[in-house]
Amino acid sequence: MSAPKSSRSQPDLSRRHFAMALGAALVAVPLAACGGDKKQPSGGGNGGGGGDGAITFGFAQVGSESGWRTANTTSIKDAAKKAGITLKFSDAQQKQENQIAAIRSFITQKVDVIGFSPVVESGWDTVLKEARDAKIPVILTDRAVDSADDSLYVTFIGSDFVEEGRRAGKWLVEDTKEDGPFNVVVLEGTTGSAPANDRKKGFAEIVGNDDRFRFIASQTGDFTRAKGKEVMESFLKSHKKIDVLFAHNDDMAIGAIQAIEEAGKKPGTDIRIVSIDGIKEAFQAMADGKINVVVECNPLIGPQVMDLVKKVHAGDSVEKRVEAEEGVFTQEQAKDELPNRTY
Ligand code: GYE
Repeated sequence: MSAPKSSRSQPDLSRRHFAMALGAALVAVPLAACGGDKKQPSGGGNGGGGGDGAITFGFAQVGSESGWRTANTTSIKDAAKKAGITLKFSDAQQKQENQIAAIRSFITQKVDVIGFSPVVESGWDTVLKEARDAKIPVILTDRAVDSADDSLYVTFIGSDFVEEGRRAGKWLVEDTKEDGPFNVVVLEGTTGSAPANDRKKGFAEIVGNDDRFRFIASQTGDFTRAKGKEVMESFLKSHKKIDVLFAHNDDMAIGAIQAIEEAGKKPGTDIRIVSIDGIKEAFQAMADGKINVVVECNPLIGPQVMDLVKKVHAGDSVEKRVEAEEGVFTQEQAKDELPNRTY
């Protein structure tokens, strides 16, 4: 297990940005001085360098549980660098308490803007109120919260997970021309997380209305390959006939493929596999006939996040919800699409 990453591992980067920011400050300071801009929501910028024109963005990431997450982290880090935004990055290792601690530390450090991708949907109101009291605007990225008070964050950017679940379900219903019955098992994402809740809901909306399908087992695999394999092994032990696996992400599907092969069955043939994300390895598995369909979920939202950080910092109005665009890919499309996959 890797230690939590923090911005302290990037001292050179911060220094470079500080130097760049100093140059920009010569221009920015007089403008800011005569503005007396009430819209400026940041807390004065003493800790983060907001006073010198640079923006410090504290970002609390979920963890490094999947290929999707790795691509998302790289996208955020690269985009911050390109935008000249100083990034304080924290990896919560899929634990809500770590994320809350990271957000509190960003508040103490008086960063200009806070971003985080909430591990689970519930339990954020207290820390979000603390950020509001400190006048630090919050941007939610990738995963949503279920707070009744949506003024606790400025905006959300990410995917429509319910729609992803529906897309997965629609493909399955259309692909299965036979009468059935089909026994379906589900590898769920992290319990309580927005993508697990919403993908389950969207998929059930479509597949649950078709009585050819029977849900015989559903359990969390925590979005990881190792857990996906482990849970699939137990599904295979307790159920003789499994026709369909719906995995809430590619990493769990890839783990399950190993379990299926070790059990002497053919993934993609004996068991139809429906997955979500679109990482390169899943495209390879599709090209090899081992996954049947992948619904895309785009992790490369770093540039859009940085645009929002700048706008929010400047006090510009932003949409409450910004959505990423994505598609659905089948085995026939997998070989052609493989070279284009960047994550
Ligand atoms: O699908 C999964 C990751 O929140 C959309 O989290 C993200 C999900 C993604 O661990 O691979």
